[in-house]
Amino acid sequence: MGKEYFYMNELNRAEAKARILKEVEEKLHRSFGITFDDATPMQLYKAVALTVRDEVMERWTHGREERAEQKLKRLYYLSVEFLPGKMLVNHLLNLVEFDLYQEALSEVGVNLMELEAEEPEPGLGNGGLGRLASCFMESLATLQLPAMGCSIRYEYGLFRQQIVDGQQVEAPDNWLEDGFIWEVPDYDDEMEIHFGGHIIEDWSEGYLKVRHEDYNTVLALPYDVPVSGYDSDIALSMRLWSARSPRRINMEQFSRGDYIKASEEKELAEAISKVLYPDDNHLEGKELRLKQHYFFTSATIQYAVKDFKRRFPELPITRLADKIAIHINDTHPALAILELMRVLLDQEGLPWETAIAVCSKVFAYTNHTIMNEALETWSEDLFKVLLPRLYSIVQAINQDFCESLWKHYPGQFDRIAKMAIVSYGQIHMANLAVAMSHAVNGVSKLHTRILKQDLFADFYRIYPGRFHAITNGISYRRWSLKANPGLAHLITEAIGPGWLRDAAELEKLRPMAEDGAFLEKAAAIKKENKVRLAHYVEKTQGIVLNPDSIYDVQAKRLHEYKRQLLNALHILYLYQQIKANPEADFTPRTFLFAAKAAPGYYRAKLIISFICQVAELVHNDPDVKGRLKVVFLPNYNVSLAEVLIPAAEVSEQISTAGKEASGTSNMKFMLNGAITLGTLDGANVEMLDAVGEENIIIFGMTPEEVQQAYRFNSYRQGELYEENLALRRVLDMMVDGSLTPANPHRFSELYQALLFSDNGGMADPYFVLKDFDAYAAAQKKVEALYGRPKVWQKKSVLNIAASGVFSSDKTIREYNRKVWHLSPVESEE
Ligand code: T68
Repeated sequence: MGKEYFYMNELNRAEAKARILKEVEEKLHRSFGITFDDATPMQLYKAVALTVRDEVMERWTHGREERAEQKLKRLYYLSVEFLPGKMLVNHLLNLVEFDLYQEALSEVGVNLMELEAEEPEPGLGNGGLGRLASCFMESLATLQLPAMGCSIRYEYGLFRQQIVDGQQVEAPDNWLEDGFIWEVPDYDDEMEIHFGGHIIEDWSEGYLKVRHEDYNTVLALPYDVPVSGYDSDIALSMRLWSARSPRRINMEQFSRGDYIKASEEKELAEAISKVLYPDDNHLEGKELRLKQHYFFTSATIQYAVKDFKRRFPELPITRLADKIAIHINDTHPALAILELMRVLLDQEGLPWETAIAVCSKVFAYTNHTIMNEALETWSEDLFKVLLPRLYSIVQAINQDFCESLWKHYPGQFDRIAKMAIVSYGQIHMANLAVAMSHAVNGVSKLHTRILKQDLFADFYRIYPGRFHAITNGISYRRWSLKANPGLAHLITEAIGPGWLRDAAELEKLRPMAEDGAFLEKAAAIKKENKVRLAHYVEKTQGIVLNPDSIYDVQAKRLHEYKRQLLNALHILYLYQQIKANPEADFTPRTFLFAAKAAPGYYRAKLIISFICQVAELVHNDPDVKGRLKVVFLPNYNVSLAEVLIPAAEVSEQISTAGKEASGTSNMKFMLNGAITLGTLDGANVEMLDAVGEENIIIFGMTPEEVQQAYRFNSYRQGELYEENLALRRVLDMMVDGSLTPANPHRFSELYQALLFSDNGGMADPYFVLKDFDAYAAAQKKVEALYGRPKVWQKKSVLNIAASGVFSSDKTIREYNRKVWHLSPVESEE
C-alpha cells in the first residue's frame, strides 16, 4: 500500500478501505479475541496502530536492506532527549494514507483523531532541544538519509504538571503503563556497560595495554521506534536503550529471606533508565545523570563499531569516518568521544595518535546554550571513580591539547586554563567537544556569532574553519498538516501540494495576501482553531474563552530569561488601565500561558503562581469581564502544542536579547499565521529578515545593549522604579496585597529580585524593568493592528508565506552539506 492511493479511482478506494477494515478486524481478533463492537477505545487504537505499523515496517526493512546494499555512510544522532509526539496520525500522513484510513474508520463509527487520544505521548525530553532532535529525525527520513537517533528509554518521561491552588504539582509520567505499540526490542544488539572498578596499565610487552577490572556491569537493551518520512520509501530508527541488570535476583540472599537485598543490585542497575532529569538549560552534577550519559553513549558506540565491522569487513577500523558520522546534540552525549577512544585503543589496539585522528573525523557537536548554569562540567573525583578508564583517557587528551595550545598562546596560562578540558578539579565537556570535533555549530546566526565572539572565542581564533551557523528548523508538516489541517488544505488549494515536499514553495502564497477571498478563508480557519482551543480549555479547565478576543500565547519552558514575568506584569498594567477607566474602549484579549518549571527551580515555580494569581484577579473583577482573560494551561507537551499553536494570533518570543539560542516554537507560530511579538533574540532576528519589519513586532534592548549593561554595570533598576510611574504602580501590586490579600508577601521574592541585588548578583539580570515600556508600546501596536482586520490578515498570510525557510528539511540539508556528507538511499523506480 502507499501513495498510489492518491490516484485511485472510486472502486479501488472502496476496496482499499475494505482491506483496511479487514486488517484492523483481524488484529482485534488475534490480539484481543474481540470484535469491532466489543472493543474498548484502547483496543481499537492498538489494532489500528498495529495495522499502520505493518506498513511502516515495510519501509523500515526496505531502508535497512538498501543501506546495506548501497554500503552507505550512516549518521548516529546522539541526544539525551527526544520529543517525538504521538505517532499514529503522523505516520498515516507520512504514508499519504490518512484520508483513506479516516474514511474507512468513520464508516464503522470510529474517529481517527479521537483514537489517537489513546496513544501515550513519549515525553522523553524537556523542551526545544528534544523536540528539535525529533524534527531532525523526521527530516532525515524524508530526505532518505541513513541515520539512527540514539537515546535512553526513560521509564518515566518528563513529569505531568498539574496546577493545584495556583501552584505547580508534579506527577510521574508512567507512559509505558499500557505498553507502547511502536517499540521493538532487539535482543541481538544488547550491550554490556561497565562502571567503577579500576584499571591496570600493563607495559610488559613493550607497549601499553590497559585492563579494566572489578567493574559493575549493566546491560543495555535497545528498543527501536520507527520514524517515517513524508512520502519516503524508508523509515529510520530511534534507538532507545533500556538498562537491565545481568543478575536477575540474588537467589542466595532470597532464600535467606533477605528479599530487599536480593533485588537491590537489580534495582540499582535499572535506576539508570528510570527517569528523565527535568531540567532545561540547567545541569547539576549528579552521579546518576553521569551514569545515564555514559550508559547510552557507551551502548551506542559499541553498537556503531559492531555494525561497521559487520557491514564493512573489508575496511580497517581506521576508515571508520568514511562510513559513520556521530553527532552530539549538546554536550550531554560528549562522553561518546572518550568511549570511542577507549574502544579504538583498548579493543582495536590503535596507537594514540591514530585513534585521535579517527575520532576527530567522526564527531561533530551542536551547542544549544550560552547560559553558564547549563554548561556541563563533572567533578574529577566523581568521574574517576565511576569511569576510571575514560578518566585516564580524558587526562591524556587534555595534556596533548594543552601542549598544542601552548604553541598558539605561549605563556598565557589563564587563557589555556579557560580552554583546558580538565582544570580546577572539573572536566569541561564543551571544551572537550570543541577540541575533538571537526565541526561545531550554533543554532542561529546570532547565537553562532556569540559563540565565536564570546564563549568559544579563543577556540575560534585557532580553528576558524570548524565553526558553522546552522539555524534550527521545524518539521513543518506535523505543525501544519497534522496540527492545522484546515490551513494545510487551504494552502494546497491555493498553490498545489508541492509545498509538502519543498517548504520554499510556501513563497507562492505571497500574492494571496492581496486576495480578499483567500484572506477571509484564512481568517475563518483561524477562528475555527480558536473555537477548537476554547472547547479544549472549557473541557479540561472549565474556563470559557471568548473566540473573538485576541489570542496571545506564550508557550515554552518557564525560565527567567524567557521573561514570562514581563508578560504577566504587562497584564497587570492593562488591568490597571481598565480599572482607571472602566468605560473606555478596550479590545478584548485572552492571554494564554503554558510552561513547565523544573521541580527544583523555586523562582520559576513562583512565577507560575504569580501568573495564576493574576488570572484569578482578572477573573474575579466584574469591571474586567469580557475584556481580559488569563489562562494558565497545565502540562504543556507536543499534543497540547498542536492545539494551542494553530489558535494563536500573537506569538510571544520575548527573551532577553542574546539569551535564547534560537527558539523553535517561534517558527511554528509563524507557520500557523501568528504575528510575532519578539525581541532581537535567537532566530527571531532571522524571522524579521524573512518576513520584513512591517510584518513582525520587534521591541526592546539589542544584544549589544544587553552586553554593554553587563560589562559596564550600568543598569540602574532603582531609577526606573523612581521615574516610571506606570511601572512603579505595577510593581507595587506585587507586594501590596492586591493579588493575595491573605498573604501580601507571597511574591516579595520576585519583587526583590527585580529591584535589589542579592549576594553580589545584579538585580533584574534579564532586564524586565528596562524593557517594560518598549514591551507595553509594542503591545499597543498589536492592539491597533488588530483593529484593522484586513491588514492583520495580510500580515498573517505573509508570515505563513515566509516561514518556509524554517523547515527542518532545509536545516538537515545544510548539516549534510557542511558536516555529515551522507548520500541518500536511492530507491529503484
Ligand atoms: C534549547 N535548549 C534552547 N535545552 O534554549 C533553544 N538543557 O533556544 C533552542 O531553540 C533549542 O534548544 C534547540 O536548539 C534546550 O532545550 C534543554 O532542554 C536542556 C536539557 C538538558 C540539559 C540542559
